[in-house]
Amino acid sequence: MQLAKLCLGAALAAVMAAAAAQEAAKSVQGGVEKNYQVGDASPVGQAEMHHNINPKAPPMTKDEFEKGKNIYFQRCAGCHGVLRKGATGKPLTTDKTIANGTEYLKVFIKYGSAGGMPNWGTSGELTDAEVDLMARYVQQEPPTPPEWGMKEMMASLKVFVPPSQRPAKKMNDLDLGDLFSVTLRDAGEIALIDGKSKKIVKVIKTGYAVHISRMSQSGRYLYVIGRDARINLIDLWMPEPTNVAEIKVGLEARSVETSKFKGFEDRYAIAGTYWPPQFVIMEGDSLRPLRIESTRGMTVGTQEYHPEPRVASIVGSHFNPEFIVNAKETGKILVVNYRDLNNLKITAINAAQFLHDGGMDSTGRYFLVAANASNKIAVVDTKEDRLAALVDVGKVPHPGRGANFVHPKFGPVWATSHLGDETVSLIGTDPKKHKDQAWRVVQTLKAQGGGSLFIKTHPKSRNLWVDTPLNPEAKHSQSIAVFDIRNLEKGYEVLPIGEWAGIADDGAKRIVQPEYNRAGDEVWFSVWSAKDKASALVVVDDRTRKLKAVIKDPRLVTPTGKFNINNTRHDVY
Ligand code: DHE
Repeated sequence: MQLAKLCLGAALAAVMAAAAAQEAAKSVQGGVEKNYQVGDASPVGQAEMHHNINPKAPPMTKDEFEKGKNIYFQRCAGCHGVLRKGATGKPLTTDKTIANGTEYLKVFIKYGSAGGMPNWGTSGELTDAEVDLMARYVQQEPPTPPEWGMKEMMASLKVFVPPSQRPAKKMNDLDLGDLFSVTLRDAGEIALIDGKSKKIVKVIKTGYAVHISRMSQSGRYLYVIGRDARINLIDLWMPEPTNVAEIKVGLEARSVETSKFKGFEDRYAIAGTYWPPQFVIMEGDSLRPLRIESTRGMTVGTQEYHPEPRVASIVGSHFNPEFIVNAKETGKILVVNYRDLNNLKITAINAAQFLHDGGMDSTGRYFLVAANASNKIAVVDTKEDRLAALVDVGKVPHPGRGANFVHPKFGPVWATSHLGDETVSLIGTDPKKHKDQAWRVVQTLKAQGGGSLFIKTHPKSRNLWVDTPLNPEAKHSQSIAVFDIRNLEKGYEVLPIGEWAGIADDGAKRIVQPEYNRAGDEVWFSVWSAKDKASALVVVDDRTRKLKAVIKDPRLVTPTGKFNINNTRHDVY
């Protein structure tokens, strides 16, 4: 490799010397041609050039490359991935970006796109020179992303209102238990909506491509995490809900959670990152980072080393002072005991690869999590800290937090739908009174089609709702299937939620993530269209299954996840 670099360096030097001579000749004829060819002398005189292995990439100085790298990891990695392989944002690998070329990329970066790409130039976030720099940066081979440790986290920590200056009791008359935190994905905001009035109480700025909200056990603090790994701590007791602290815990993330065990309520928060592959335990009321642990390690089964096990879902145990941290690529479930952070006890449970999302069973003792690319559900006994079962289900299970109900024949079950097929798997969850049904699929239902992301019910409901937002057929992605729990054999009914939203434009109107209100008599659906199209929230009466309300507001940009404060706090689903 070293020899190759030397040859390349020598070749580059020769080309630059020839170009410099040519330049000199040209400048004698006056009117130096400003558009540099690859390998020309640095655009800023003697600055040192960045050496990129792909000669087709446009020239950059070392300083420019460093600046581009910082902007990329601060602003772009959350959506495009730290290695530019793509996530919610498109892949930015050089086979694509060099083919697009600088001018095309500049337009894209400056004006953004309906698909969720922010308009970095016209919004003033980036200057024209920075837009040009980023257009050339993404045509270079991606560097190994930087680690993100205590120094970087502390440098990003902002405590806007110190805990000592916060109210000792709730200072507003909001009905917090029935507030919804709604992800406005491509706006990088959340909307807090009152469950009764359906009015937007406040829109709060968060991280880019904001992802999920989670509640502290006391019901006071709302934690919101963006894909850019920025966490916002929102105090719901202030005169109005206020962003009291924020921190960036890495370059890319999806999950945040807080300590729920008796005596530790609100004490700690935890966040897991896709990059670097690690998790960090923080002070619950200030986000001050306390302990960082890497997830790098050996994969279940082959025991091969994996350099980048991304942290997927995290849940707080009710049975022990523990967090259940799911490492996607190694298939390891790490039970992290936070009783003594200086002598941290971690139980590493072998599960299955590509752990993703999951939720508690109705007792709150068992955590069921999708190992989605393994087509399995792992069941963790959070009381005994051991794997209770690995259950084979349909193709690419994607439960969100899943749905718990009492099956007329098989007793308590937890349900997941699937991205890869139209089935819904019902898993028995009562090893005491329904021993034969425990930890196996007791029934498989057929819903509308594949492309399901979320399934939901409520202890007071007879309905089981199954979305299909990623199904290629609009009639499935713009509607919802609903089963009657008391008569599953009857099959599902389809409700045209997208139509009920009454939006005239040609937006995608994907119906995503049913979420109940506290009373369990309403179900809220997101009608998710691109950033430049109208979106909405549709509220359905759970008993009659009839349209109850449509929430429309220009501020509701790309609404996706909705988190009812009471149900999220108490794991009601
Ligand atoms: Fe999510 C939960 C990861 C794309 C909406 N998503 C989760 C969780 C993970 C995850 C690990 C569980 C968090 C937890 O419980 O701690 N999501 C990812 C991805 O890696 C993926 C596939 C691609 C990406 O680039 O992010 C992805 N997710 C999406 C979307 O495109 C969705 C549909 C819209 C959006 O807002 O981005 C989306 N994810 C959600 C929602 C939840 C979620 C609404 C929480 C569900 C719940 O009820 O708790």
